[in-house]
Amino acid sequence: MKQAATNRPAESLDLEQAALRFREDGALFAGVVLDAAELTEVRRHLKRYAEHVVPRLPENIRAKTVRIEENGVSLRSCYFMDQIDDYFNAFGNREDFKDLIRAVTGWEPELYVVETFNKPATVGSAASAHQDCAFLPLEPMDIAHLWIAIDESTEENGALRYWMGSHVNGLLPHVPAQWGQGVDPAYVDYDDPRLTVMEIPPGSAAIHSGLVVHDSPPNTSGKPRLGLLCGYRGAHTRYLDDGAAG
Ligand SMILES: O=C(O)CCC(=O)C(=O)O
Repeated sequence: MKQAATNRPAESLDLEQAALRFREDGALFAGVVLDAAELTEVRRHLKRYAEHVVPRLPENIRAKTVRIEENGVSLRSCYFMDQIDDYFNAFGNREDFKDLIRAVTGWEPELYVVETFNKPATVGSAASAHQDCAFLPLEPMDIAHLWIAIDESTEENGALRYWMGSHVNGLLPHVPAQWGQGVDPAYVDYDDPRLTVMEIPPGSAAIHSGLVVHDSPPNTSGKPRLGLLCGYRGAHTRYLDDGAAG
């Protein structure tokens, strides 16, 4: 696999450039979205969620919204935290986040999920190459994720990797993978020079399109790589499965 460019913090984001990158690459480094005090506060709530909310979830909700690593104890992911916890609902609905998504995508965002990818030290498992649109049947396929680094995210501890520009090929076939579904391996080229490792300092974020192919390797390092993502769909989109209005 080719080592591609890494990204460093920007003082302020040029929104026109960011929108261009979103259109052309399908993913971009978005710079700082949480200051030091906000980061401390989010970490406090993530700890509260893991220690006090998760253990008290009814079993049927827990089964649908919590994934544990193969060691049987470490949290891998918590899904739909926005539907379970007021703090994370308000977090995902922050106006500054929505302003950013609106400016970068050109559409009106509606929060559809807040979730963690905990990627704990030494045991954090990989995320297979996938497109987020494969998991949310929408028309049109206008989805964007704001992926916020809570810990420093580096190539060493399993940072996100994007096949830049892959969003233009539309939705690729997905097949069963370790955790659900992944792009059919016949469509995934790990020698593709567009494959970009997105290193992100704590409090900074990446934004990606629901159609860009991305993955993240296992975390075999001694450092955790906790990411918190807010997923948005266009307010103009409609769910395909039940015909519900968007
Ligand atoms: O955090 C990761 O490793 C995967 C995140 C992801 O797949 C996403 O934000 O869509």
